Amino acid sequence: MISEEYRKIAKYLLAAEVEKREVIKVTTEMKPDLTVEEAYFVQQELVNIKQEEGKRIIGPKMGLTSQAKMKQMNVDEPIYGYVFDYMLIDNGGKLPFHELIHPKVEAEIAFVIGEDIEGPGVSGAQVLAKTEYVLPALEIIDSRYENFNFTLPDVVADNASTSRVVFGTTLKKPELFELDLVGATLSINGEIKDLGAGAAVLGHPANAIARLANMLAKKGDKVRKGDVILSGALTGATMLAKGDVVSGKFDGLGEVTFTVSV
Ligand code: OOG
Ligand code: MG
Repeated sequence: MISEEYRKIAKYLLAAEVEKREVIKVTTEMKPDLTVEEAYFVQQELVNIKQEEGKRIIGPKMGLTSQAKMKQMNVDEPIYGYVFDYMLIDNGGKLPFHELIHPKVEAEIAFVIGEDIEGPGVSGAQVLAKTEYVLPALEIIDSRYENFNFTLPDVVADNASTSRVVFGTTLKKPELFELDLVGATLSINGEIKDLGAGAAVLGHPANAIARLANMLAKKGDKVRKGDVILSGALTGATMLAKGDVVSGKFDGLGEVTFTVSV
């Protein structure tokens, strides 16, 4: 594939995001033989265009790191994407429904990185030693594809469905926790929709960040000091509707909430 082709696919996906409409997945018509490796080039192109527009990266993120998510999406490998500044919603704030296509929410543990972490060969223990803080988060994913129907290369090209993030307001030192044992519930309008524990994420959420560092090494990149990184959903994702009051509660880490407005 040549770089013009990557850019064409990136623009197809960006248009879907900006125009808030779902599109047919890339591998259906545009590029049936798109490989995962090529899909990361498309993603890089999409990231470059956003940066050219002045949007700033908050950090990379991991996705499809739990069995619940892999089964739900019918994809069997963790992936990464990027969270940008325009995607942030304050804890307790509003998510305007009209800005998105068909949003879903999922509960995650986020890491604030204190020192660069460069792969390959990074372990979860090394990640924890270089983590400044951990905090709870709710990620709002919004695949640009019809009915969230995609293959692994499709979702990689689409920046791993990344759309909005609500970070918790309290930062905690990671050494205060056994993050694999931290339980979390995801409630909508007071009803628990899903629940899980840190261990659901590759055995320990720090393993997801290690995996990320090792994946980034393949393109000569690394996890950077100052990055705020989502380690991937502990549970499946839940569909959102206008008026929903959403809450994620995490043992010892606190609560994250937002309301879906019109
Ligand atoms: C892909 C994004 C997955 C996670 O935390 O597992 C993700 C999707 O499910 O649409 O962000
Ligand atoms: Mg996620």
